[in-house]
Amino acid sequence: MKLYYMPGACSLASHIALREIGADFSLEKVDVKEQKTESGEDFTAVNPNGYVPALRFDDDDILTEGVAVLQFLGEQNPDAKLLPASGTRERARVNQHLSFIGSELHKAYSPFFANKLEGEARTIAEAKVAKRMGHLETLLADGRNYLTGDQFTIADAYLFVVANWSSLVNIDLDQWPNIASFVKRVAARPTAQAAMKAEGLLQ
Ligand SMILES: N[C@@H](CCC(=O)N[C@@H](CS)C(=O)NCC(=O)O)C(=O)O
Repeated sequence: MKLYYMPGACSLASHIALREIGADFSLEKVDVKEQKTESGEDFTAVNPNGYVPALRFDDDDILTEGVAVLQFLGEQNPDAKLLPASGTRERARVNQHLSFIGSELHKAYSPFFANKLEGEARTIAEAKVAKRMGHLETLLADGRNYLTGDQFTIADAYLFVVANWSSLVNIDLDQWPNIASFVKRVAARPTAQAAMKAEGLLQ
C-alpha cells in the first residue's frame, strides 16, 4: 500500500493508523498546489478531488476520503482494536466521533488555512471552533484517556491531528486542558512519534 500525504495534514491520521496496524506501506508526499507528488506523479490522476489522503493498494485501486481510509484500516485489522465490531453500540459511537470530527471540527478549522482570516470573519470562525472543541472538552472531562474510554481508536487519531492544527492557526489549545492533555497522550504513542518523524514534523 502507498499513502499519499501532506505533512501534518488530515492524512496523518491514516498514517498513524497504518502504523498502529503494523501495515507494510510506503509514503508519497503531495504538493497539492502543484497537484504533483514527490516522485512526479500527476496527483489529479490519483484523486480527481485533489486532496489527501489517498491510499493506493498494490493492485493500483485507490481509496480516498480520510474517514473511509481509517474505517477500512480499522475494519481489516480487528486485532489492533482501532474500531469496535460492526453493529455494536461501541462502533456507532466511534462512527459518531468520526462524523463529528470530519464534518464539524475539521471543516471548522479549514477556513483558517484557506484564507487570511481577520476581524469579524476570524471571530466567527474562532467561535465555531470553540463550540466544537468545547463539546469534546466536556466529553473528556471525566478523565477518560481517549474519546470512547481507554481504548485508542481511529477517531482519536483523527482528533489528534485536527486539534494539533490549533498552534498553526494561532488558536490556544490550552484553553481546553482536557484536549491539550489528550493531544500530548496521543503524541506520546510510538506510532504517532514514528509517523510525525517520517513526515518531517519531528527531529
Ligand atoms: N473530504 C476529504 C477532505 C480532505 C482534506 O481536507 N484534505 C486537505 C488536507 S487536511 C487537503 O488535501 N487540502 C488541499 C486541497 O483541498 O486543495 C477527506 O476527509 O479526506
